[in-house]
Amino acid sequence: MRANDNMRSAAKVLVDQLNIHGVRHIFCVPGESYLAVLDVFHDCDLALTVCRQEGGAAMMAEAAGKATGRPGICFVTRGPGATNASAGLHIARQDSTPMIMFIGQVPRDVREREALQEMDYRATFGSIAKWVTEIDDPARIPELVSRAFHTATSGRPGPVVIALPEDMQRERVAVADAPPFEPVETWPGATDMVKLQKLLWSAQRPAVIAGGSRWSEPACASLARFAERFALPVATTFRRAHLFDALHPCYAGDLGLGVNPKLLARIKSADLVVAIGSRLGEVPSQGYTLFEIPGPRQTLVHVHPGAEELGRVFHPHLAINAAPTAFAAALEGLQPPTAIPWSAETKTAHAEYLAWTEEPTTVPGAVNPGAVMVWLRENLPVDAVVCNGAGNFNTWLHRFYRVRRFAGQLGPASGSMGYGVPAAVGMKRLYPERTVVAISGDGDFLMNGQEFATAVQFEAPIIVLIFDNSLYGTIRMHQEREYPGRVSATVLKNPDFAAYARAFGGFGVTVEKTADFAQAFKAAQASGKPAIVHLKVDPEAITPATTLTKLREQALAERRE
Ligand SMILES: Cc1ncc(C[n+]2csc(CCOP(=O)(O)OP(=O)(O)O)c2C)c(N)n1
Ligand SMILES: [Mg+2]
Repeated sequence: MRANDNMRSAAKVLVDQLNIHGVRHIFCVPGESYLAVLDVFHDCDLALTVCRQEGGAAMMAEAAGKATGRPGICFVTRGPGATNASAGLHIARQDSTPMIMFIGQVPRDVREREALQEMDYRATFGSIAKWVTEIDDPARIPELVSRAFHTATSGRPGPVVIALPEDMQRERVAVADAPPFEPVETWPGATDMVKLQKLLWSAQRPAVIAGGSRWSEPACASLARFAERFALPVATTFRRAHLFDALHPCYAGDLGLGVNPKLLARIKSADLVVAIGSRLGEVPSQGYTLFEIPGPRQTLVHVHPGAEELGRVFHPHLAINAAPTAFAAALEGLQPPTAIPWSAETKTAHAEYLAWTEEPTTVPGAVNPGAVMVWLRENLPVDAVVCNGAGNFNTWLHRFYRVRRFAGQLGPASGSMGYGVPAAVGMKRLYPERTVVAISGDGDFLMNGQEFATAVQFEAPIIVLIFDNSLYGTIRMHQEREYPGRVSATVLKNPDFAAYARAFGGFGVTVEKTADFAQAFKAAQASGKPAIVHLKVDPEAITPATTLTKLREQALAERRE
């Protein structure tokens, strides 16, 4: 009899499948609903990160999926565990990230009675996850787990949810393992590439936009070679700056929030736009203003791994159903025209990017977040990973920090607060040798600040920068624009974040002026512990370009007109 034919518990079969599919890291919060699986973890060498809240665990798994292109894995308990985790699932959905979440479920014999913490996961997560299932028959674990890996990674990637009834996990079964999965590649057709070549040969002002998921380091290198050979300007979409080296002579900047007006004008006036991997969602399309709907004025080549995304909002001139990895490899076969009419424009585009990001703007207060980002870009190693959440503090990150490598910056394109700290913990667990920095706001940090304890427990010395303006600043900014002077629910009274770090067993330091930042950061690094650098930012410094008072005065003046 082969080993595969031996009786194993369902829990063991499940964990064996994870090993077979190449899983090395699991992020979890335990629950009595999956004790049998926890018991199998006891005897295997998977790196298990025990978190403090399921939202944190799910975001760590999502970050792992983003950085590796293979499903990040989390385990949570039923009911409240699952609903807590939904914050991370939603990021995976919007950001097209492969991820699998396992949930312990009530025993099969009490289902449908609304037993303790019982939920219908298909109904609850049906519109967030790509696929939701519940495994009743342990003999089908290899099949269904294999399907989960394929579903999470194929086409447009996304999250898969698998519920595991508690009693099912303990059942013993003789079943063969699945073969190891490999993500299914989606290649462009030869005709697609010929059409693209023709479009490029007849273009005068082309531009490339890179975004979305299903990229890799080699794919980014192929894109860079293509850009070089064709002298094409390349922009990245919101929170996807890691797809193109910011110092590459073809880099034109980031199509996010607070975008360089010159880049916007460039994309608007382009005659050909090749958008690779991005859904061209609300933020990169600048509130759906960059391209007309349904038929853009620019000749649009839209390359996306999900066939359902092509023509969904923008009708492309040429739709190519391909994954960025395969498409980037196919780009190597295209030949540039002998004379490239736009090469001088590309130099200008890069010069405009550098000019827009070179010097931090002046802002009120003694700490200038722009100067902090400039210091980081000059001092962090090129392979550092910077993780961020949502809030106006990021406008300085996206503008002044320069991402050089794939997975060098991970953020929620979905705009979810609370992502930076758990993503940083996840990255430090995956890549202990890399410098990992979390960029947080005061509001943003406390959405998942509890995962700082996870960093301490697992000796994962991340460095968290908290830009503390005592505000839910982004919302206050919108408030001053829409309802000037009527402050409602946007003021925060904050703890001493440096003391918070120390209370958790980490290193904490407070920075009150820009000039003290470098020393504080170095002290945080030298401590060897997870660290918080608490930066006191003037609430008036609401973006690199304006102040709260200016916004209010502008809005009031418009009302008087
Ligand atoms: C989970 C979640 N809740 C609420 C929001 C809405 N929201 C967006 S930014 C923001 C304020 C962020 O505050 P902070 O982290 O302090 O950053 P700041 O804007 O002050 O720099 C809020 C409440 C969100 N994006 N995500
Ligand atoms: Mg704030």
